[in-house]
Amino acid sequence: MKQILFHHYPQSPVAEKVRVVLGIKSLDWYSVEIPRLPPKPDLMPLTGGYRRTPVMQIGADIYCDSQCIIQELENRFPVPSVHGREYEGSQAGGQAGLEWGISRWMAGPMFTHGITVVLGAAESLPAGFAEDRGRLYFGPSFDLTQVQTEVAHSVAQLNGQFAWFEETLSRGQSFIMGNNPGLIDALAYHLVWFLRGRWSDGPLFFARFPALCEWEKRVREIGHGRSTEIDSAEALTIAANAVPQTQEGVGPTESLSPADLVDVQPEGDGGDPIVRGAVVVLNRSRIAIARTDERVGDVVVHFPRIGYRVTAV
Ligand SMILES: N[C@@H](CCC(=O)N[C@@H](CS)C(=O)NCC(=O)O)C(=O)O
Repeated sequence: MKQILFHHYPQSPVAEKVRVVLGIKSLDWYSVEIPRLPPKPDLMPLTGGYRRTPVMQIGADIYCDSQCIIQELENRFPVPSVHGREYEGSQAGGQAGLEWGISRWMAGPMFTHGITVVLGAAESLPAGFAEDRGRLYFGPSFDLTQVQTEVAHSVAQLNGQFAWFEETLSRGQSFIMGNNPGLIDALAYHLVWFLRGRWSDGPLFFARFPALCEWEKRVREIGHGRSTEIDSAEALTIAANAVPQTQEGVGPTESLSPADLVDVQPEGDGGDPIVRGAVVVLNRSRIAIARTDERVGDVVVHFPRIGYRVTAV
């Protein structure tokens, strides 16, 4: 049965990261296309204000942020693991912690260099797009001219960092962590996909990395699993007809209790809206909150703990 609803748009690199994971796990999913810019009227009832892309919905349980989505996919569909098939069984996910640590660099500083290059080197951008993404990734004092002066520096940084993958892949292994595709491949691929597709010098830049280009073809061939399009109104109906399935659980070292009211917001100063709700899950990797919306009724909205600020109300 298809149960995954994936809210995204085709051009989103962060969504591409998750689409690759859906491919690695060979999953069936429903694709819900959302707008590239706010307002996102059929997404807000589900997330309570979280506006970033992508979001995953399973009934009335909503998963925000690619980190949380991939972890949830790994929990629900553990085989094949995104942490290397060779670890399944006795030492399942033996490298998972280390890989999530590495992911913070790839989704953080490396992605910011990518955004700098794509925004700073663009000849023209859709109306309102540079303003929105500039505010999101560079804060309230965003200045496109300043970003343009940073392009050469960011290219130099990316050149050195992609060379690390080139060095690894030149040793003959098929994927970055070994012979099976996983999380680190999905992360590296979303950066290559973004830069190759949205930066005019991208193809020339990546031609310097022949082993990386061969690996890129292998990741592309994995595909995205099997998706069926449905519209956002139908996704809202699915949530309205479902009951959240998240089990309550608060870690022993937490200072908050189930049902305490909290605000959740991505770290940094991207101008992201706060999402308010009552604690359902709180532990070292997850914060999930219960909220009610007139269009969908009760939902539980999940965020990663890492990278998100949780504040008691
Ligand atoms: N930490 C988030 C970042 C998501 C993110 O910044 N996504 C971009 C799209 S690639 C975004 O939300 N852009 C603004 C938008 O879609 O409204 C994640 O890993 O999911």
